[in-house]
Amino acid sequence: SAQIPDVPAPFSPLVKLNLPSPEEYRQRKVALISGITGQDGSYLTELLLSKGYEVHGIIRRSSSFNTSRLHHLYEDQHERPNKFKLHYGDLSDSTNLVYIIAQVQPTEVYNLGAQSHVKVSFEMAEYTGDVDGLGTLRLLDAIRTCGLDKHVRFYQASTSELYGKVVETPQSETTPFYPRSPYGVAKLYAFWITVNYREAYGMYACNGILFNHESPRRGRTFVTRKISRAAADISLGKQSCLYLGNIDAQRDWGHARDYVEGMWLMLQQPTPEDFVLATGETHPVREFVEKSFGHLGMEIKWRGSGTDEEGYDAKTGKVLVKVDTRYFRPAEVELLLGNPAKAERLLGWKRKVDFESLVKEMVEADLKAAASLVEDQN
Ligand code: NDP
Ligand code: GDR
Repeated sequence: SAQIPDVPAPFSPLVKLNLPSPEEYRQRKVALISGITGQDGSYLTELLLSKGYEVHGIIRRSSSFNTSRLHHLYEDQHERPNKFKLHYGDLSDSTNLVYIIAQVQPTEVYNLGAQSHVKVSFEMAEYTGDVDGLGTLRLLDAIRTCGLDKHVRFYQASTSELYGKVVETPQSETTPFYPRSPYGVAKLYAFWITVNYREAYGMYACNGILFNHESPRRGRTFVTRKISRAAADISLGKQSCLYLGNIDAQRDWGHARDYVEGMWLMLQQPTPEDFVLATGETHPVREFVEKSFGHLGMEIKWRGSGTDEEGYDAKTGKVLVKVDTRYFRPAEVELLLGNPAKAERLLGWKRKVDFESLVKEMVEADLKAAASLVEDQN
């Protein structure tokens, strides 16, 4: 009669790759990045390619173009073939993740993929929980399924949104969590499942608890980029006024390029630990607006959305910014201020770009892009 083949014992890998020891295995430098098409994914890819890594990324199939942030790197590939590859996949698809891990056999996995918009997470709570929470579990389990749990180093994109409601400031690795959105709650699951797999299976798995970080590549619906684009467009007469939500919220804003360096450093330590990356300064949204428009010589008139006043007055250089309650969140994170002391001490990490330089870089990049668009249209 037919024999049923041996099934692996519980908690042992299903796929048996023929692997060298973890030390030998890690001499190859092969990174796999979920969320490679996002802001951080693009900066991290640049960093890792510059360090000689082979970089693989997971991209979602989309009917519109979603790889614009990687375009310049793809073009470079003519000079460095086989160093950069994209794979179709999704954090909601376990089979696909196992397949990609088995195929790529990465030495480092950076889990940056997420539905990352806090306000959207209130509208798509279940989806956000699935991708941001369970998606992390799926990726960790794909690594284990392939028998790579002792070979791969894993980075989880955790967030200052875990702190949510203010319990203490500045917030550090020991501050209790109190998330205030479906996004924050999903990321809480991801944080703890990462810690759990480190403790249960001895995986090298770390959480980077990153405070807000921005850049000219920031998604256009996040507040900093919405503001820098509006400043550029209003100064060129392409937009008349700006509508915002809670302008009193305070954030600890750094530059994404500095933060991806911290992610990489977390995976180069002798033992896996969780780290906060932050600037140690906080600023209200209102100040980001004033600095951005101020950089282009404009002043702000703050109004509620009911006013009939006109937007930009070229004679006085005053711009109308209206508060629109449509952008308010059902529960808000009022104040974020991080303490990066542990990362500074153990990783030797320090942010390089300050608040003023960040605002300036974002506004100038948007002005340049908007001006060249106007030129193209003329
Ligand atoms: P972005 O929103 O710019 O990028 C998110 C990435 O995730 C995109 O590549 C997106 O793909 C991808 N993605 C979305 N859904 C899925 C899915 N179902 N399966 C696979 N990939 C998916 O985020 P950032 O680059 O700003 O942030 C990177 C990570 O860091 C995120 O996890 C975010 O939550 C976290 N984080 C960000 C902070 C910040 O201030 N930027 C601070 C702390 C944490 P597509 O392009 O197709 O949409
Ligand atoms: P955040 O970033 O929620 O901190 O999450 P976002 O830029 O969306 O909001 C920052 C603060 O600005 C207030 N705000 C507005 N926000 C948006 N998007 N649009 C507006 O018009 C507006 N007006 C005021 C918000 O209420 C909020 O207080 C980001 C994301 O990158 C997360 O993925 C990441 O985990 C955290 O940063 C750290």
